[in-house]
Amino acid sequence: MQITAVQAAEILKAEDNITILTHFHPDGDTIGSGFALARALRKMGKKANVINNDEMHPKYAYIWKGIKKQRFKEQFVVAVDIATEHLLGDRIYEKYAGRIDLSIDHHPTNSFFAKNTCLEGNSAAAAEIIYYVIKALGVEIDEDMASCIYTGVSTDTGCFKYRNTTARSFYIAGVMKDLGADTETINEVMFETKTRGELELERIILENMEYFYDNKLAIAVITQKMYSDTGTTEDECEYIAGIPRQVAGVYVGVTIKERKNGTFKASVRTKPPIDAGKICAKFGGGGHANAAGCYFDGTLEEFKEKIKAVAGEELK
Ligand SMILES: [Mn+2]
Repeated sequence: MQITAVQAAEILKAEDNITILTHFHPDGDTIGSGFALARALRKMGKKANVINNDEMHPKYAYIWKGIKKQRFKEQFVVAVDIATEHLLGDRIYEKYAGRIDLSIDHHPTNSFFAKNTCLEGNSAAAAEIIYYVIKALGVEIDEDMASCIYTGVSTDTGCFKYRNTTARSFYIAGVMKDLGADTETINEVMFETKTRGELELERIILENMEYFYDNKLAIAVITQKMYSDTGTTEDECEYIAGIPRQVAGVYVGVTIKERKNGTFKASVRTKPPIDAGKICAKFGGGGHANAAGCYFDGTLEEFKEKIKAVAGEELK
C-alpha cells in the first residue's frame, strides 16, 4: 500500500527491534537515509540496526560514527532508497526478499515489493523523505542525523547541480546546516577529493575519449586493466560517467565500462532535449531523462557502433 511520510512514522512508532536495509554498492543516499533513521529510532529508545550487502566506503565513516550493532530479535524490516528487491544485493535478497514491511523510496520505478511503501517519486533523494519521517516521529534532529540527511540530499543531487534538485532539496539542506550538519567537510570529501589513482584514471580516459557528430557525442571507455593499472575500483569511479557530458557542445556523453565478467555496461548522460532513458531502452536498459544505463554482451567495438547509431538517431 502507498502511504505518506506521516503514516510511515505512525507505523514505526508502534514497532521495535528494527532492521534497516540499504541497496547494494551503497551510496551516500542509502547509507545517509539508513543511519539517520536508525539514529532517530534509537533516540526514541528503540533498537535498530542498518544492514548492508556490501562494504561501505570509508569516506562515509562519519555517518555511522558511534553506532554499534545492537543485539535483538528482529521484528520489523525497512528498506531505504531501494526500487526493487534485487537491488538489495544477493546475500540480503536471499534473506529478506518477500518480508520487507516498509519501503521508503524516491525511485518512480519502485515495484511496491514491501507491505507498505512511502514513495515520493519527485523527491531528489530518499533522505528528503527520511527528514519528514523523522520529523513526524517527533525526534529532535541532532548534528549526526543532520550530517546523514545532508549527505543523502547532496550526493543524490550532485551537490545540488543535477536537474532532480528542487527548492525542497535546498530547503532541507539549509535546515540541516542550521541543525549542525558539517556541510564544509562533507562537500570537500564528496565533491572535491580524489585519489591519485582516480586522477590517473581520468587522464587515461581523457586521452582516449572519442568524439562524433560535430562533437555532440562523446564516448569514453574504461577497461578492467585501467582499474588495475591505477589501483582504482568501479565503485569509487562512478562519478567518471559524468565526464564526457562536461564537454561544451556534447549532448550525449557515454561511458562504456568493461565488467569483471567481460561484458559491458554503458552509463549515458545527456543534456535536453536528448533523452538518455530512451537511448538505453534500445539496449533493454533504463533510467531517467538525463542519466540512464544499459548492458551489452558483445564486443566493445560492436557496442560502440550500436550506441553511436542509436545516439545518432536522437541527435538528428
Ligand atoms: Mn537515492
